[in-house]
Amino acid sequence: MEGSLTARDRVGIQDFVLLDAYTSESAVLDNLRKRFNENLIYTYIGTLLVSVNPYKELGIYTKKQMDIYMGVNFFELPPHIYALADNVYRTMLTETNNHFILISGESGAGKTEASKKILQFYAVSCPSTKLLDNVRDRLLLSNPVLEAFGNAKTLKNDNSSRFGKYMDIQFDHMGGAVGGHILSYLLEKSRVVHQNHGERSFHIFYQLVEGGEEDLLRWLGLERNCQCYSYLVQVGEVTYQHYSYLVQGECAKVSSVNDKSDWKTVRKALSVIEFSESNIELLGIPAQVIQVGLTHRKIEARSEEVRRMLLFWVLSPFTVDQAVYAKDALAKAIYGRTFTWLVNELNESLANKDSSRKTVIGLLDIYGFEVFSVNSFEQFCINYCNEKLQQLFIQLTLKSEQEEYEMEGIEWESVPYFNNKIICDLVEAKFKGIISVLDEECLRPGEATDMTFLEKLEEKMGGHAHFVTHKLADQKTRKTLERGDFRLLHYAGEVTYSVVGFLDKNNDLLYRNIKEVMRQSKNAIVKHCFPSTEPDSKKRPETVATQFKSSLVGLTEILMSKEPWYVRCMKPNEGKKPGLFDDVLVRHQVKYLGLMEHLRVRRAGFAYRRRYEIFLQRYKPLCPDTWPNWKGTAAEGVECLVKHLGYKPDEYKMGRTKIFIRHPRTLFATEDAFEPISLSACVVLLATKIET
Ligand code: AD9
Ligand code: MG
Repeated sequence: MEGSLTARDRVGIQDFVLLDAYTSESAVLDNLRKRFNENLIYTYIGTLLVSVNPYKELGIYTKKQMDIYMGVNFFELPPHIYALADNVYRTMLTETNNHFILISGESGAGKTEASKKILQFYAVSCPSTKLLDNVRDRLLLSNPVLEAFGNAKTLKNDNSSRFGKYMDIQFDHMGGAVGGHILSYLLEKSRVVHQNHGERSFHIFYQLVEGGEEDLLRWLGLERNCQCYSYLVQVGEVTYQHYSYLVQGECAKVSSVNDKSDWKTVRKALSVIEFSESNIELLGIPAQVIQVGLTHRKIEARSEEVRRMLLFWVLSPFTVDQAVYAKDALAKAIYGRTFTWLVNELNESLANKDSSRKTVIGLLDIYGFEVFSVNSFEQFCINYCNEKLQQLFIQLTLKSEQEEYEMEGIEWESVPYFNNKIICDLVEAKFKGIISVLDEECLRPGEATDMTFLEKLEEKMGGHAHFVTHKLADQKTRKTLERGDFRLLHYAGEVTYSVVGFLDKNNDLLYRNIKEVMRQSKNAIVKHCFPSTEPDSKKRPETVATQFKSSLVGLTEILMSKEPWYVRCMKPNEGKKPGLFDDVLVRHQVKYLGLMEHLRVRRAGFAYRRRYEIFLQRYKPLCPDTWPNWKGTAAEGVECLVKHLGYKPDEYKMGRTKIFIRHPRTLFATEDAFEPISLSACVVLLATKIET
C-alpha cells in the first residue's frame, strides 16, 4: 500500500540476493543496519549466513527455537544459525557426504559463539541413546576446557580464541553423533609470559587462582589471599599482583568473565570427559594433572623443576637476561606442550571406537583478522591464516558456482573479484616469500637480527604492490612507518608489523639443558611433554612459521575434500556495545569479508535458484492448477506455476533439478503476490513439510 511501510522497508530483506541494488555497498549496509536495529542479526546471501554480533542476549537460542528450525526447509523461516546447522546436517544425511562450516570474521565478531550454537543445536537435534548422549556431552564439554586453556581477554574480545580450532563431528548413518576430533592451530603461547596493557593471560590461570579449592592451591604452593602481599593491588578476593606472569596487562579481573564459576565448569567438564585411565592412575584426579603442568610455570621459582633449573643457571655462565629468556622460553614450551597434550587427551576421549562408515561436519573457528596498534609475529601468522581462508573461499565459491551451472546445463558468466593469491604468495612462496626469508635469517644465529631480517625483506620484496617499509615508502607513507616496521596490504586492509621479536618467536628455541632438566620431572604430564625420545637440537626443528604454513596446507586439504558452508561474522562496533551500529566499521567488514563479491557471484546470470520441489512447495498456493496438490513432477509443476505467474522466457531458466531466476524483482513480485495469504500459506507449508 502506498505511503505505508512494508515489512521489507522496516526489517530489510532476509536474503541479500533479493536486494535490487545488489552491487551497492550502501544498500547492503542499509539492509544490515535495518535488520540489526530490529534485533535481526542474521541475513543470508543464498546459503551463506551473515551474522552481526548483537553484544546482548536475544533469547533466540532456546530449545523452542531449535525445535522450530529442526527439519524445516532452509528458506521457509527467518535466517538463523540453526537453519544453517539443520540444512548442513540434513544435506549430509541425504547425500551421505562430508561438509564443513567455515566461520570467519574479525576478532570479537562472534565466531566462537556461532560454533558453540551449532554444536548445541546438534546436541539437541541428533538422535539420543545412552551411548550417543555420552559422546554428545563430551563434545559439548570439550568447549569450556579448550576455552579455559586457549582463550584470553584481549583488547578486542574478553574471550578471544588464541588458537585455531577445527573440530570434526562424526555422525553415523542414522545421524547420531558418534565421535569427534579436534585439530588445534598455533596457540599464542607468548601470552603466558607477556600480556599487553588491558589484556590477560589464558583464562585457566585466573580461574584456578580464584576458584581453586583451598587444598589444591595449598598443594600447588599457590596463595589466594596472602596478607604479606596486601600492599599490592587487591582485586576482589584475590591478590593477583603476586603472580607476575598474570598481571602485566593490569586487568586481572574482567567484568564479563566469572572466573570462579568457570573454574567449576572446567572441573566438571574434565571429570565427564574422563582423561585416559593411565593418567588417572598416575595422578589421582585428572584436573590436578593439568594444574600441576601449568601452575608450575606461571609462578616463578615455585616448582621443583624451575628450582632445579635456577640452580643450573647459577652454575652456568648465563647472564640475567639469558636466564630470564630461558625461564620465559620454558614457560612457553611447557604451556604449549601441555595444550597439545590436552587436545590429544580430548581426542582420545572423543574417539569413535566403531569403525563403520561415518560422515562428518567440520567446524572451523579460527582466530579472526587482527590489527592492533603494535602488531607482531603472532598477528602476522593470524592474518596469514586469514588470507589462506579467503583464498579457499574464493576457490570454493567460484568452483562450486561454476560446477552448479555446468551440472544444471546453464551458461556461466564470470565475475571479477580480487584474488588474494598474490598476498598468500608474498608470505609463503618457496625461497622468495616472507616466511622463507625469515627462516633463512633464523639459520644465522649470532649474525642475524630482526633488523637484518627487515633489510633482507626490503631487498627481496621491494617493489611488491602489497609490501612497504619506511625505506621503500613514498614520502607521505613514510611518515606513517617506523624504521623497524613492514606493512602488508592484506585483502582485509593494511597492517603494520614491528619486526621486533620475529626471529626469536620463529626460532622458539629451548635450551637443550633445560629440556634435560624437564625430562627428570616427576610430574607425569611434564615428562610426557618432554619425552626422552625427542630429537636433540643437533637436528634443527622446523621453525614456527614453517610449521604453521604446513599445518595450514593440511587444513586446506581437509577442507577441499568437503562441501563448504559459510558463516560470516561481523562486529557492529569496537566498544563491545549492544545496539550500536558503526557504519564505517561494518562497511569495511562487508568489503573484506568478500560479501559483495559473493553476492555478485550468486547473482551473475541468475540471482536465485531453487530446487523444483522447494519452489513448488513455497509458491503453489499462487496457482489454482498447482494448489493444493500437484500430481505431476515438480519440474512440470514449476513450469505450470511460472506460466500462470506470467514469467517472461528471459526471466528464468529451467535447469536439470532447479529453477534459475535472473532478477530478484521477478521473485519479489511473486513474494508480493504471496503476501496477503502468507500467514495461512505458512501454516499450510509448515503442516505439509516435504523433504528436500
Ligand atoms: V576471536 O577471533 O576468538 O577474538 P570471536 O570468536 O569471533 O573472536 P566471540 O564468539 O568470542 O568472538 O564473541 C565475542 C563476544 O561477543 C562473546 O563473548 C559474546 O559476549 C558476544 N557475542 C558473540 N556472538 C553473540 C550472539 N550471537 N549473541 C549474543 C554474542 N552475544
Ligand atoms: Mg573466538
